[in-house]
Amino acid sequence: MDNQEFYRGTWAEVDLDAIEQNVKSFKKYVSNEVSVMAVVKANGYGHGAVAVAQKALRAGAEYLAVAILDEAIALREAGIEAPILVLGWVPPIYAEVAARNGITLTVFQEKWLEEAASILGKTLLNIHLKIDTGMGRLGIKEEDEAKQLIECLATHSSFYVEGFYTHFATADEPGNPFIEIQIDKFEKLASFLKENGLQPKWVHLGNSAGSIRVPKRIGNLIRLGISMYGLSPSQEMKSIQPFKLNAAFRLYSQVVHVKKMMAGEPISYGSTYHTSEGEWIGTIPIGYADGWIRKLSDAYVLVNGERAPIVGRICMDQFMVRLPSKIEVGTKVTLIGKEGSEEITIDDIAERLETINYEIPCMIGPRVPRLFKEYGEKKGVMNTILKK
Ligand code: PMH
Repeated sequence: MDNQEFYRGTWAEVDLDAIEQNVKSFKKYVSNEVSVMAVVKANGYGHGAVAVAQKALRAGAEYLAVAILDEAIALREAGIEAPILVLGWVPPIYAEVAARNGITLTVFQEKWLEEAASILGKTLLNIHLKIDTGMGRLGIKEEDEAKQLIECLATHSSFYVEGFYTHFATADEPGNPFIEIQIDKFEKLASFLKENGLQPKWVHLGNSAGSIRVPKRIGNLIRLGISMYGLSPSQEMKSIQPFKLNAAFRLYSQVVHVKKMMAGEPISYGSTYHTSEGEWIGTIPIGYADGWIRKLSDAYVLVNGERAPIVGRICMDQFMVRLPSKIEVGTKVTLIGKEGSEEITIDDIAERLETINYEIPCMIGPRVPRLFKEYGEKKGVMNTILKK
């Protein structure tokens, strides 16, 4: 690991080639007229927003999406010039900051337009109008709200309506027809807006699951999130996944202490685990402050291709495992990833925590450095670049 910039034996490895493959697979699957918006909010679902954004753009994505204005500005500060849409509600007082940085905002309130217009003056802001077709989160729901927005937009020259969009609530449930109801509702309101003079460049409905299920009814842009990172939007979606997804996130640490125990010795806070005679116990330097939460105290890690169960309670910065045998201090351990025939996936961890895979890389905290891997120009030579 050259140009290493961290000083701990725990890191996440992000496979940028996997990101590239996934973007390319989606581009191939949807029609030529459909572009990709790479969703890199929440630090690229915990993978590292800047590196993922750059890779996705190189793989053919044309637009980026984030949740909040701060995330968009961070991408600009990193030198990214591609269009960026903020999916969440931005306080209207920051409309000028967004415009100055060439950032597109999501809009669905007349009052917001009025307030933003008074701040923008002659400065032009790119906006996408959000339609709520059944997510119940953000967006206009009815024609009279659309009418108010149209009238308001007509009285101000501060806005350029570049897009319309909606978000699916149940796209990851293959048997659920609600997606069609949402599409019908969207098409009706979008037609109304168009009849009243708005002709946006972009119309977008699909998240990962929606783009897989209804690739012909998702407009001309897909908002690709979870599956760009190589994960399936749900267990049920796995059975209808039309192409392979490549998981990009792996989590590694190392054994920093190894000791042979006598019978009945306690391990960790609360002395909840007692060793058997001759057991080898290893200490691993990652804990709940890194996102490896205490609920994972019955999980295991991989050491030299074998399972090593976590014993005792996970601490803030460390936990202990029962080793298969005596091993060297410094031996690499895998918390998420593959070793020989054994593999621990993000889905395994999510299942253990009774949650969704989305949450797992997001919860691995900023104290865990992200190490980006990609194959360089020379075939077969792995370049390792670190970007925090
Ligand atoms: N578009 C919007 C508006 C989103 O909120 C999200 C994900 C995506 C696209 C990408 O979806 P995908 O990751 O399923 O492809 N938003 C969230 C969320 O709010 N909670 O979990 C995922």
